[in-house]
Amino acid sequence: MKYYITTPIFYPNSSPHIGTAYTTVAADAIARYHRLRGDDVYFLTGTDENAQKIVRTAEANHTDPKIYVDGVVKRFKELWLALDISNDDFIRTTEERHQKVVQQIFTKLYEQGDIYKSEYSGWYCTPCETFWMENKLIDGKCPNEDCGRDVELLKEESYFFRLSKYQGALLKHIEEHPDFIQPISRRNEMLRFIEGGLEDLCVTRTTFQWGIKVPFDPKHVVYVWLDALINYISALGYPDGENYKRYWPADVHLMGKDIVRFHAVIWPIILIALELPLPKTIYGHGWYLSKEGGKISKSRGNVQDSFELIQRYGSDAIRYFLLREMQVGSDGTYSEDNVVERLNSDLANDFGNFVSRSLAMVVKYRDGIVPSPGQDGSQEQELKELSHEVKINVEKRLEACDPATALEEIWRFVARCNKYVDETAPWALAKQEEQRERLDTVLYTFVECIRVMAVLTAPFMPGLPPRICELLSLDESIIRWEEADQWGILRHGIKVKKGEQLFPRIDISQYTAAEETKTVDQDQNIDQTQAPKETSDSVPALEFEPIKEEISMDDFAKLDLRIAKILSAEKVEKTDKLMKLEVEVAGVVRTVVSGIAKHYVPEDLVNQYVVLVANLKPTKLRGIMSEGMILAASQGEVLEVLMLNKDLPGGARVK
Ligand code: ME8
Repeated sequence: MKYYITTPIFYPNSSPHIGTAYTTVAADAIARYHRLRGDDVYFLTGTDENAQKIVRTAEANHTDPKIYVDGVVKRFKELWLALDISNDDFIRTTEERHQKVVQQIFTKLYEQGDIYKSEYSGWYCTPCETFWMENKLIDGKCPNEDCGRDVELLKEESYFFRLSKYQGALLKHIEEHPDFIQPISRRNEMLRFIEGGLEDLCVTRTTFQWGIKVPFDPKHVVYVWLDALINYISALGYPDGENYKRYWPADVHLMGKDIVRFHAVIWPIILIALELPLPKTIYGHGWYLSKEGGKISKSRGNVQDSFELIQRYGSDAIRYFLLREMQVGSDGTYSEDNVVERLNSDLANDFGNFVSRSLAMVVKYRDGIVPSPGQDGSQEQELKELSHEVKINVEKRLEACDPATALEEIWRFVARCNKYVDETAPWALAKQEEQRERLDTVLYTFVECIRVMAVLTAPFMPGLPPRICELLSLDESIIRWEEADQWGILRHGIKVKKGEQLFPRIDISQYTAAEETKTVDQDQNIDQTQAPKETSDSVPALEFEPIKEEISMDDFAKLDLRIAKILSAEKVEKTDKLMKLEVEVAGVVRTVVSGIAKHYVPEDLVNQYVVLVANLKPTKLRGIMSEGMILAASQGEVLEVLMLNKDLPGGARVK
């Protein structure tokens, strides 16, 4: 069976964050599950680069849009690698293979009369890349949930796409295909929206040139959403490519609820107009919100560096958290405390403990050699039946794009395994020679339970199977989905190791969220908690922090700013942001930890003269006492340390 799954293509106007990562991790778990079942899977992700907000962000960073997106796309690819994302392709909408398909489709729609030329007069929200009619605005601002930002008045010659012509056909399709828009709450929302009446959509812009040109009228660039949606077929080589013939239509387009409307209206109408098959399911999941409420997003200033989180807790734990915490149809709450809580309870206590306890007993009572089991008792029967039930439920839940409940099911089995240890009390059996065979059965069952757990969790935590196989001295051929609920698969006589804890417990006090926020604020000289709620991550004019409250000269005089000479610089291990500097100030050497490591290589800092806040109370950052803070300016992705020429000695006062 072929299986084609996609994520949205993300705007590379800022680095990916944990919210963005959710969709990709969820799509990855579903793709991995289908591969394990033996399906012929195609998993696509990518970046949506032809947006006006990209132009604006690049301008704000004094760079060319292409250079800008190349840098951010690299971060996306690195994050997907760090999270073990198994995508088969990564499409960028600046690639020729995509652009030529968009031009071809635009021309076809024009030639068949579905696109026509007129004039657009209305509003545009650049952060959402959405056209709005005046009557839809709320208090003159963008009406999108979680936006509410300023809109701009547009009056320009444009091409329009006849959505209205296809309203009836679209409604009919949705009504006849209950699975087309999922979950059901989003389906109902969309039905109401479409029944309210579709207006023709403006599909070109003339006020900037970044984007895909209309081939027969090149002063127009194609509207970013029309362009972006086509990625799902351009990546497959539409119209003649082998992949297109093999994989289209998509089985699932997975996305956040914010963009279901574009996928449930514009995309199917493009396909209907082209007489192409429609995707089977458009699934809109909820959002990750911060503890304080509000979507996790760059513009709200509530994102944490995903690379640092992965380094700290491991890709599997982050994946587990993301997949487990967001319940189907609802939003999830992200906080580092929640990550640690899940890691300690579900992964360290429940899963990891069972594996280490049970293997330790095989080592202790049978020198690590898995014994041949005797007759099964009722407890073993119960475990087998449960594994069968759980496997079926996991399959159903993953087919329904609901990884959280799938994991809940698996943890029912994990909990039963832990109970089995307590019930069978192997330590007591080991004391009675006549219970030798019973102990053999229990120990064998332990190892089978570990195998079952490894298979069931493999789609969610792909780093686990190799580690578990290593403990069992087996290769990964034992990770076979169809055998997850079959017993007696493992050969007796194999030698197991106790190994290290799969998920060591984390002491949260080591990494409190407060300290983490402080790290970012101090190092980058940005008070993120002060970031205005409604700023855009893309529109520079709105992105500047507000000027802070007035202070007196006396207040300012309290700051002791000094020139400091950097003597040495090195990256702090296990972070990708922090740099440890030794600086000389007035003849004294100090250590300063600074969040500049993504922007400088250590060699470029040595012998530079920088400005140090010399009387800042020392604070510990990642275990290193930092005695002061160096000044840097930053905007968007760009950060520059304030450096002086060398006429002034280290120690000179900056006033
Ligand atoms: O909309 N929680 O790109 P985008 C969960 N380029 N998911 C989140 C999230 C959060 N806090 N924040 C972001 C676009 N997402 C268009 C898509 S597709 C043809 C074009 C995820 O960079 C979620 O999947 O704004 C959401 O729909 C998507 O990122 C928006 O990504």
